[in-house]
Amino acid sequence: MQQPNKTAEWEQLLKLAAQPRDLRQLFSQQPSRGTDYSLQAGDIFLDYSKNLIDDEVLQALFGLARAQNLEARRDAMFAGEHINATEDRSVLHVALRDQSNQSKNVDGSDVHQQVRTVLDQMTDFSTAIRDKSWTGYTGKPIKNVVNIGIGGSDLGPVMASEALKFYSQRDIHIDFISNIDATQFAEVTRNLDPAETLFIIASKTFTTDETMTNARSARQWTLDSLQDDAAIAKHFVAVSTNAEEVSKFGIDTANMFEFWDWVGGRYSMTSAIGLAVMISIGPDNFHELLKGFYAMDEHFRTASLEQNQPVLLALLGIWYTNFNGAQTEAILPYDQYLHRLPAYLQQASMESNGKRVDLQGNPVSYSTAPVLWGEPGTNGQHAFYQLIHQGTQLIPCDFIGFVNSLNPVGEHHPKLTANLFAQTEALAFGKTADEVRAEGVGEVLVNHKVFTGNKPSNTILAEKLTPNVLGQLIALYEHKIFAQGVIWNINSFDQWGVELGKVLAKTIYSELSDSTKQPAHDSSTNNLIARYQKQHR
Ligand code: G6Q
Repeated sequence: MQQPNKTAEWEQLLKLAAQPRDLRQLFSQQPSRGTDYSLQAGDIFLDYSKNLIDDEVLQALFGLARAQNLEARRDAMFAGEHINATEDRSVLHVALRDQSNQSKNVDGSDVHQQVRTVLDQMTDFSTAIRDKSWTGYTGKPIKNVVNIGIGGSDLGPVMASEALKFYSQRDIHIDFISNIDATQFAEVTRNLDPAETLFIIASKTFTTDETMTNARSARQWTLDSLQDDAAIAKHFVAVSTNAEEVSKFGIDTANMFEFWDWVGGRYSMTSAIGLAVMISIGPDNFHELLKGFYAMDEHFRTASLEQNQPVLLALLGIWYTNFNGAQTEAILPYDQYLHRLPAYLQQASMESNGKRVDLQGNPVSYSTAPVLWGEPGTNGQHAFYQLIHQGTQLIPCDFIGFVNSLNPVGEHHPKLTANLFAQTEALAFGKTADEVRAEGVGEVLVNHKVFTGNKPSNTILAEKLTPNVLGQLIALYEHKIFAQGVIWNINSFDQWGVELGKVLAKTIYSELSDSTKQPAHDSSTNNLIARYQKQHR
């Protein structure tokens, strides 16, 4: 394994990037470009024609992927090799949704058997909550399910329960508490009846400060009302790898849903971390979600690099980040149900590939993950699209849409979709000064009204947002991120960068709560601590 910028393909891509490419020209030279540069995989149609690429660029990008052993690394992940080298772990989220029914031995255990057992346990429990046969301590059915978790134990379930709200059982209210800021706890629990509320404490380690602090507050809130420790068993379940800590917290391990250290937090939404989602949409829909993930996993595993959607997205991202100076990437879903998708993918990409050293620990001299951001359309159009169209930065965009709306009302959906298509067209082809003048615009405003165009985008289109399609979409991005990590020769599956702040916060916490302590930090931090100590009541 080598750093990618030592390869001949990298050199070639640098040369190719120095040549200008113009989308107006590329489209007029190749009338079939729109279909030539499109690829269907399962239910997902990817149009990548509005990118600043041609066959030569694509070939060099595929060459780079091969030079970095992408196929072998992909096989190593699926085989359960310890590709998370710094933590000496397998990376097997793909096993969570494997529908092949074969056993898979990893480190001495059949992981498929383990997965099936937990899925059955989740199915039984979700069914009992949904059909009201599981009741709270006072005999009332559960009306509210609150997932307490953070990061990978929050963002996936939040995103998916919002994305699939259409399929939810409406008499069960699903909510989430992640922030250590008690405001979220107070606002979420404000109108809930503890006798009708179930808390899912979702934490792989069961030691995360935010989650355990919120979990303790939830226990107190429950006990304040129900007045009996025995109530905890009916109102708390845990999703964790750490049975010992679960039990210490007071949750019966019979009410614990297990997952394993080969599931990374940000890749865990198809593990028991998805319990809140299963309760919301039901086991059948959850299984459909898993099937969608599996379909894309199989596509990624078996398709040639040239016909492989995740690989294409990965390479296009690398083309812009490493050869065209892009520092960010926008995810623009044209579906309100996907409003948390950008936040979810932000963690998936930035925590995975925001790395400054390679697998061998050597500093890299090329960019890794770009800043990922986004908002649903059309709202974003009235906010930040100005900068994408006429600003000074190159921002590759992924537009995501559906041919059919789950809520077809009047003309809303064709209008929404027209906006999506129009934005990709406007970004790609812009409006020249002559075109602006031809509209009768006075010379003084011509430059203001010019759209330079040549702004790249992908369009990802499916017929309808179903659980299965959501699974395909998320797996598409998971594998895009994996492929980029391989090409950058970094470990996409650790996250050491989150540690330092946690450690410092412990020290500062002890200082904030004890004004007799003399903080010994820098003058800025000392000053901030002193101010807090003085003003806090
Ligand atoms: C994800 C990260 C991180 C993690 C949270 C919660 O890949 O590891 O976001 O999910 O810190 O951790 P716990 O599930 O252990 O509470």
